[in-house]
Amino acid sequence: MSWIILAHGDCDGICSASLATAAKKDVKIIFTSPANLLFELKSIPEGNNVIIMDVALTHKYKNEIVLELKRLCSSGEVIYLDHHPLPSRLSLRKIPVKTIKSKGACASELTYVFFEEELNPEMSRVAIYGAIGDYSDNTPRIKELLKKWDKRELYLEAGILVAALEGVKKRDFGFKRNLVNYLSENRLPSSDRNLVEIALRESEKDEKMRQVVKNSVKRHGRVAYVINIGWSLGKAATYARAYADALVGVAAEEIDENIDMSVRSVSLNNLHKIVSKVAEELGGVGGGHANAAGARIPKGLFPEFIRRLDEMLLKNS
Ligand SMILES: [Mn+2]
Repeated sequence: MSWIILAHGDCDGICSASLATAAKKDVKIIFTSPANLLFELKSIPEGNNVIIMDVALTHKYKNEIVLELKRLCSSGEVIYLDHHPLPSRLSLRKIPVKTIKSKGACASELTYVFFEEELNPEMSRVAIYGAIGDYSDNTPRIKELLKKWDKRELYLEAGILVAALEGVKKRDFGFKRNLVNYLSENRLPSSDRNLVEIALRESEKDEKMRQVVKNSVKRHGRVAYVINIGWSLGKAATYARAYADALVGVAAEEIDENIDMSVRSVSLNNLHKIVSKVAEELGGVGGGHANAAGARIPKGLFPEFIRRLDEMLLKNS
């Protein structure tokens, strides 16, 4: 029976999808995001097996998502491998979805562990690339897997992968699908000259764009922000925070009728909750991790988002 893979399009999501592809072979890969997950689930007909990897469940759609998972579970197998905090008051225990959790482990590590018996042990390095990509290479299992490799080689490979993925368009799903198939055969990122070329160009761009962020960053209270600068939102948010010496950095870009954002901090433990709350107040969605979150809100509400985010950070401090 074939499988439908729903995965996030970043390094961790791609490595997770590669591991699941290596395990299941006959797969169809769909890249998605927390904001689009419900829509994707609704479009899957009954009778399919589904694996969801590295896609957070949003607070806003949690009940509808659970209904969709129940529908798909009734006629096929559903596996959910993710490391984002679950929305409050949501338990997946009542529905027959297969899940695992392990503290600090990224989706690639969870996927490797879940499919371990079906995988060539050398695929462990794909799990390690994903872990490095998500800053999650410090877990007991990844450290143990790293002992079988010379870690310097793997950091080079992961670096190429991360830079190349930042360098292609977020929605270049054809490129990402090819990359998943390539990695599922355990082939090296450095052996693909095109990937290396994109990664090198991205490194050159990083060096320039850090200056652009430095010169255009604005600050409102505890929040530093940049908008529409044409660079990786995650990196732009990180450097906006660093250069403005703010508590939180935000990088935003307008896409159609919405604004997509990355939000970064280093010393908080609830950034995902704050971002999700503010985004929902403004008719959007948001979520993520304790110090790295994302959101999508309607166009035009960005100044209000920044204002409310600052207010909420003050309340929570
Ligand atoms: Mn992840």
